[in-house]
Amino acid sequence: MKPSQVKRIERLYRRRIPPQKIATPELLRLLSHLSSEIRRQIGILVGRRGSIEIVMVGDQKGITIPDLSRYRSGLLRLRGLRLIHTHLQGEPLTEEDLADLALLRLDMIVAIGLDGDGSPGPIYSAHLLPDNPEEKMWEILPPSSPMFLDIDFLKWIQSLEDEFQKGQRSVPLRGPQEKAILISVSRESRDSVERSMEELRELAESSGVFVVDTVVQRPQKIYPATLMGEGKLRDLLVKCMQLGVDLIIFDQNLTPGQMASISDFTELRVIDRTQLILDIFAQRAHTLDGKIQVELAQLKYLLPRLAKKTLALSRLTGGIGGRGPGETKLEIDRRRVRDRIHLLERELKRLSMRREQGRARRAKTGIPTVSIIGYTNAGKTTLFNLLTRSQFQVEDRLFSTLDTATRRLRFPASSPIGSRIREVVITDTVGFIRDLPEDLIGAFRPTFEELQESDLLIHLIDISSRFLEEKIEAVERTLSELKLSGLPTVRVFNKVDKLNPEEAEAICRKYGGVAISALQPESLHKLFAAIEKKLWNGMARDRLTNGVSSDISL
Ligand SMILES: Nc1nc2c(ncn2[C@@H]2O[C@H](COP(=O)(O)OP(=O)(O)OP(=O)(O)O)[C@@H](O)[C@H]2O)c(=O)[nH]1
Ligand SMILES: [Mg+2]
Repeated sequence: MKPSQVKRIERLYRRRIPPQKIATPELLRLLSHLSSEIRRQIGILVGRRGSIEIVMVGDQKGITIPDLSRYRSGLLRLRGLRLIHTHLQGEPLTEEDLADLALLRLDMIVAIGLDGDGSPGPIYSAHLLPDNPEEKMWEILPPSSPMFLDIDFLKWIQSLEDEFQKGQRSVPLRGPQEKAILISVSRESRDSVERSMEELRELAESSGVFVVDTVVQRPQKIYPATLMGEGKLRDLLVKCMQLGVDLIIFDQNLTPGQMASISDFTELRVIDRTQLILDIFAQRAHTLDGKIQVELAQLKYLLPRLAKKTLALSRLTGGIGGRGPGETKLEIDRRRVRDRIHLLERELKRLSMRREQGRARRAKTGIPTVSIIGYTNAGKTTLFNLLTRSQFQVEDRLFSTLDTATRRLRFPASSPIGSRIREVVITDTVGFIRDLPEDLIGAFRPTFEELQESDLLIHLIDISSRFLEEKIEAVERTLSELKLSGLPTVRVFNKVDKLNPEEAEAICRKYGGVAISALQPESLHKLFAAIEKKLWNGMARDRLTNGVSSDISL
């Protein structure tokens, strides 16, 4: 470019467009001539008041738009900037143009097609559309539509914004809920994706999120940086704007890099399954132990992400994903996070020592411990309450229990030698879930380790669950990861009241176990019988072997 051309381009900054106009014919001519002289695209970004904010010179095919974050006008609003640029071959709007329109949330995009002698030919334009029944994302206006230069731009853009807001408000919320769109990008089978999404929805609802929409993608290839390609991200962003959602929740666990890229690209808040679970835990932890464990898990999750400190992270600090005991601390730097982790670990150790003493005391009394474990929402707390006449919170949501509770239970024994009252200590535990986040397992390890001292595990299973087998497997896998699979265990199928007796019986036979309903006390006799058999038959043998001679084989 010659210096004189550069000067003429720079002089564009001094121009103003009357606020009611999209552009003036004179400006369109000027852009066209300059552009055809230098054989490159020229673009201007125009503010609502008609000022030219940024002038860009591209190449023959396109223009790179600089970072516009300082022009942000609220996450779900239009940016307040329109792009007017030239197309050297007179070509219509391209896919990239439309991607820019959406990803940058431009007020409007205009392309001036040059004709042979460098004067403005057809004018192409498009704008985003508010929520609409046809689910269209944008409107492409007819080329050179006569309304183009005549409409009152200010009035028009105001009414477009109003329409957007109307659409965003059309999803009613109960109280201070957050709205979110759930996304899965995966190459797994349709069936397993669906199952996983159903659980993600339950998790989201459990954490108090209102799920506005779900998006499932099973692409040919997974993009390593952002999981989905630019086109799909663009569609997603438009959907978010139309529905007034600034939070997206991925069913897949994202790497720190992916999370940062997606969030930078879309300017949306992005969280993944692990974070969602951590958030639920943060909301529910009540005891000191629980709070420390959750904060520890959050900090461990955060640590590798601190290196990628971008917008993504500062956006993490409010609302979902940034809630809980660690909330105020999420912005401290890595060193301080590490210090805090050490401190919390020490604190946990101290608490666990104290519990150890309690356990030792109990062990001395010789009362056996029975722990109820199982997938979240299986009915563990309901059963615990029934057995121990307690009143712990029971809810139809995932992870309602986070703190273990322990109570003595007088056991209605009916031994062959005559009726004797026996006692056991019963423990209610935090539920398991498929792919339990590693940081969470790590943080809750002391709690789980206590289970090692159980004399018996009751593996409680919701017999009415559609995904029974997967849930059994998930629990048993976690047990083995926690080195708990060696313990005596009984499978107990709960919620049998929801099935007909034949079905229930078939399941019990197939998987081996007894069926009960924690809502029907009279159904528990089978459970008692199973506990008796496992506990006292076994214990009697132990005592004999230990007490008499270790080499007696029975
Ligand atoms: N129909 C039926 N519902 C049950 C039964 N047992 C529990 N529920 C219901 O299942 C839901 C979950 O019960 P909880 O006892 O909170 O389950 P949990 O296993 O402790 O769940 P987390 O603590 O979240 O892991 C509640 O809505 C209970 O009312 C049962 O035997 N039959
Ligand atoms: Mg519970």
